[in-house]
Amino acid sequence: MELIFYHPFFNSDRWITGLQTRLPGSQVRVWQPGDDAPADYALVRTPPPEMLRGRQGLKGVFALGAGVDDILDQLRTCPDMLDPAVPLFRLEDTGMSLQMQEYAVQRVLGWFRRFDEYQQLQAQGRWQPLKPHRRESFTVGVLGAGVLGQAVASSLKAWGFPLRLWSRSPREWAGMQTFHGREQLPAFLAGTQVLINLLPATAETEGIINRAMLRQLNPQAYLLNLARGVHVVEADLLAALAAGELQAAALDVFNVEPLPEDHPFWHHPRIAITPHNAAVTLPEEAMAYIARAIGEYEAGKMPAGWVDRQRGY
Ligand code: NDP
Ligand code: OXD
Repeated sequence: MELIFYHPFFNSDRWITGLQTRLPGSQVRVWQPGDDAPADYALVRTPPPEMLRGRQGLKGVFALGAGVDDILDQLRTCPDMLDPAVPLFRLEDTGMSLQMQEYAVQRVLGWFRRFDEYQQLQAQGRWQPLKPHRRESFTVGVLGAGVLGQAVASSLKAWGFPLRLWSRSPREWAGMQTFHGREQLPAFLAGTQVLINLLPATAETEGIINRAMLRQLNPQAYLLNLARGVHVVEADLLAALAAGELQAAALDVFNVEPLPEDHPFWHHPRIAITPHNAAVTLPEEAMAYIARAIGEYEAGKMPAGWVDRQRGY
């Protein structure tokens, strides 16, 4: 079995050794421009179209991340890059849920206990107890009730915050209010104190976090964007902070990455930034999944992680 591998910055040696060990008899090679020899599977992050286009023998493509917007964006400009009959798979969890939970719990508790505000008071040398937030009205709403959204919401259960989730199709989760579709979005937003974004980037979700949405949250709400930069209209976020509609934001992803040096987010006192590493791809977990999925696919079973290209995630 032949596998081709392409990632703009991963250490390919580790992946080649790890995959060949997990898939005995397989040959894994790093794809180089000009390599058009047959391959059974391709493992990719933002692949150059010529890596996949017309590839003989290709049975499946594995995205080396949870989001596939990079690949689907390329497919929109290069529709012949990948035969529609070749399935595309993505990483489901593979250790990302726990990372997202760590991030979200830390942020939500920090905002709930007003630690950011105390840090600012300390910088001013001020001893000033602030009015505590009320737990029962500190409602956390998660946009996206998928693998990561659901995991994040579950991790916040222990702290007793009211929890709600918004998805495309109807879903039920014990102990959480659930909403779906555009028609239920206003009800989801009304009363939400902390908005956490874990949606995939699709034509339907791009720009969804805009001024109109932020205005529907509780006054002085908080925003945590863990999904994609394109979800947020950045000028609207700045305007909502300036108008006091939003108390603070923590952002892991941006319209342009790396965040440009002169971007106003860098020095905003109420914006916290991380460099798109809320949940990174863990090689061992990802390789274990890919090896298992290839085994299942070869045995005639459709593995988990299949991407519906029409739906966009
Ligand atoms: P899933 O596909 O498991 O979940 C997506 C969720 O979003 C589903 O609940 C889905 O609804 C919902 N959804 C999709 N479109 C809409 C819509 N138009 N309206 C309402 N709900 C919608 O994805 P994951 O949880 O695995 O990952 C989510 C995203 O997180 C990834 O796409 C990626 O962009 C981002 N990510 C970011 C990382 C980082 O480091 N910052 C790391 C990993 C992922 P339904 O349940 O009805 O299908
Ligand atoms: C992913 C990411 O989608 O790292 O996996 O953003």
